[in-house]
Amino acid sequence: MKIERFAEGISLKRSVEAGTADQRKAVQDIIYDVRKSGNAALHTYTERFDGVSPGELLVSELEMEEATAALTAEQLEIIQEAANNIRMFHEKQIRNSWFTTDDTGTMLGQKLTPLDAVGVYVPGGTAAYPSSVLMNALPAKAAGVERIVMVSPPGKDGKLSPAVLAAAKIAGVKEIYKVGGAQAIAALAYGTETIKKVDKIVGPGNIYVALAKREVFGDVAIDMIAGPSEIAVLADETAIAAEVAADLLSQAEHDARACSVLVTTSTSLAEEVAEEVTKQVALLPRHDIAAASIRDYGRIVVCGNMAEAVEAINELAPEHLEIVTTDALEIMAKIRHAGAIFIGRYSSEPVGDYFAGPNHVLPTNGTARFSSPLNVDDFQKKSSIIMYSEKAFRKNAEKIAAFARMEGLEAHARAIESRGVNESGKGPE
Ligand code: HSO
Ligand code: ZN
Repeated sequence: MKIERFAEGISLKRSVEAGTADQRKAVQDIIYDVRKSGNAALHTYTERFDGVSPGELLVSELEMEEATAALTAEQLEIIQEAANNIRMFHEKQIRNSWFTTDDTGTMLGQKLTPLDAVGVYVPGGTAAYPSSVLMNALPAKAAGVERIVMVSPPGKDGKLSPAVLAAAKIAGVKEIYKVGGAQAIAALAYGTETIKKVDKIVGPGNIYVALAKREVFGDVAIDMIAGPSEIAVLADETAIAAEVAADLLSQAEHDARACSVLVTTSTSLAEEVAEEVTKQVALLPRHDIAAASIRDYGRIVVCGNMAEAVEAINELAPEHLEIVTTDALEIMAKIRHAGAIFIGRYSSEPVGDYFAGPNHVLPTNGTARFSSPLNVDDFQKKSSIIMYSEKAFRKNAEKIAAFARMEGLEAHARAIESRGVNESGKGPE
């Protein structure tokens, strides 16, 4: 890994996958086809892209049972315990509707309603993570969403990953379809004979899924367009190089475009971590991916002091930040931009990926400057409540009508005055 000195304007920002014109066109065609031909299009594209005929799209009870049976009792317990932690954490996020009244008898408020139906996309292949099933479905459950639909592309055997199905079962997801790619996004957004449309689509996917989510946005809501994983470690001389290197590699193994950065005040730590990364990466089963990620996006930045290091991190706005320093809590207070902050040696990033409870769906690509982790609010919407009393109405009618006339909107003014307020603004007593 290259070691560089801190410089003004350091940035992790890489171009978000915009997709090529050809890819966009392909996605638009798929969406058009699914809208026109429904299930038939889903079958055609599944055969073409996944190389299997999915048969029945809906995952059966029997398939769910087989999946659970394919996992050991210990594996199921681990998923269950993680689910419990994630559920408890997200239940803390639940907000209530609120109403206020004043002495005129007016009531104002905010009413919260869960979305009716949410679609969770789960990628196929080695990116079919049961942990992501929990992270996407459990906040929706906590928010009170009644219908949670999961879609995922079938493997060559025509089946979904048993661990993914087991996680879905533990999360209480019952409606699961064997369909992936842009065609699955189209089905969720517009509905087919079998798959009823949803209100919001969440979950990561490849470039076609990302483009399809962008394409259907507006007709349905989407969570975010997630980029490759990122980790920044902010460490001083008290950090242990082998541990820091292992944590950097934990994200590098996700994707050749994942980004791992060490920001440190210690030159000797920088050198040791660089050595450790080289040593450890060679021993990883996903060596090719991790090595490419470290080569292209790995960085070690040495800062003159902690204030500079904090500045570098805020500039990066990383998805994950580990703080491994003395006074880590004080430093945490100074961090303004990071998706999730892991404090101290024992908060290795995978603790959060799987088990602690906070969500692992986090803003990437510098979007932590303005976005938050996936959370219960993403699955609820708000309605404003206005119940004006007669007293408040009479007190304010004249001002409201005058405001309407400032905008040249006479019908607005007259709507107010129709309740017995004449043009001079004086209502009958
Ligand atoms: N670190 C990934 C999530 C994940 N890790 C799933 C393992 N499985 C993005 O936050
Ligand atoms: Zn991870």
